[in-house]
Amino acid sequence: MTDLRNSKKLLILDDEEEIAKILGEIAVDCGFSVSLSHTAPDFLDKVDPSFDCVILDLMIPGMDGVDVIRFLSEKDVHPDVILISGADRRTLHSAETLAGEYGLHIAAVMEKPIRVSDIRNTLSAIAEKESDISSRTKTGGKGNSGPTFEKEEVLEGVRSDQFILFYQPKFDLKTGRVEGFEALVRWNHPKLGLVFPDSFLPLMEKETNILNLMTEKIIDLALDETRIWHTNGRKLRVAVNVSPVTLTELDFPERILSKIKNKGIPQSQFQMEITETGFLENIRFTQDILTRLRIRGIGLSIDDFGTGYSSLKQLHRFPFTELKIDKSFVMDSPRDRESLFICQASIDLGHKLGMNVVAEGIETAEVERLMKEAGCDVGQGYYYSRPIHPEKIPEILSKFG
Ligand code: G
Ligand code: MN
Repeated sequence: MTDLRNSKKLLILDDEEEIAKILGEIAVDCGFSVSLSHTAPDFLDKVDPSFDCVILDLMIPGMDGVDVIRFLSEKDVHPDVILISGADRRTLHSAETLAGEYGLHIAAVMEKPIRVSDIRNTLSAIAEKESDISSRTKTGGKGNSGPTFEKEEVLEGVRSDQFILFYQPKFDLKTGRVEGFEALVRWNHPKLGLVFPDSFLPLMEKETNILNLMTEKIIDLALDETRIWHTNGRKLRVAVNVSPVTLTELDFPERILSKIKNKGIPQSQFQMEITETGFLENIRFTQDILTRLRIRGIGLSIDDFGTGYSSLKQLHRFPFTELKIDKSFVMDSPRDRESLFICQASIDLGHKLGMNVVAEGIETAEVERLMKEAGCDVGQGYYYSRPIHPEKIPEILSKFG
């Protein structure tokens, strides 16, 4: 017997009464207390913040599921949402993305006919999850909710070396060994503790003198760290994220190369990951700089490939040696066929262009398997390790070799 006082509440909207009833029975089995609706107005009348979960059929007469999604977000109720539909996958995927934009949490998306085992697994997982009040009171979609800063404070932070690097390992998917580390900048703020790039990079990209100064400093830090690995006998690569906004000074390649030389690190062990965040004012200079870096043997990586400005055009234009598939595609690949296809096509494309391909955002063994099967070369993500303080690098190396 389920104790209804503690059970989670589920509301099902499906105009096909038989299906709603069967879904309801499975949900009761999983420990939910269930209400059924067969029309959108009835659903919207019933739904309130006490519901932990809703199952929503996208295709219902009169009002479509997208209308219902919008109403849900306007009513400020934030249950876990399971979308079901007879619509094709890409339409379903579009509805899912939209629901995310409206600030709803999509627990699963299922094409009809639905497998009993799928719905049972999803509902059991939701039933067992700790209630998360914060996720249900949250409004709006993604956003930058971190602290904001004045440029003087950021500049002072850069000058006084408050910007540090964390390192996330990249794994050779064939051997399972660490092939290098991506260096990720963090602001070790004297009052706030660790501050993430989302909170200061947009400002820096407008104040390019600050960004340039910070970039030089973190390249020095990364090279010092790489030298430690090399003196310990490990020829690991280091990858530093560089905004193309800094790639406007024509002497940049010489400055970087002399730093690398001074530290005694082979050029081929140094890599730059480039993400374009906006329109480039002087694309000729960017191309000039990247080409000269490449001629001297520096590795160049196109980051977040497939999103924003990280496009086929940039891939074609610049002499990249590595392609990093954006983590959104990688993370969705087990439950979204289209995302997996995009990963597979990116891997094939990268290989045809003679590049190494990296899947970032690998969080589970299943995603690792899918990426290996698709022929991806390198993996990176929380499944292996989060970005870590440099002190912890020896631990990672002894664990993964
Ligand atoms: O834009 P770029 O690819 O450089 O950003 C890397 C960011 O992705 C880092 O901030 C890092 O913390 C984050 N990241 C790395 N691996 C994972 C992962 O497996 N899952 C998620 N959600 N984020 C990750
Ligand atoms: Mn990166």
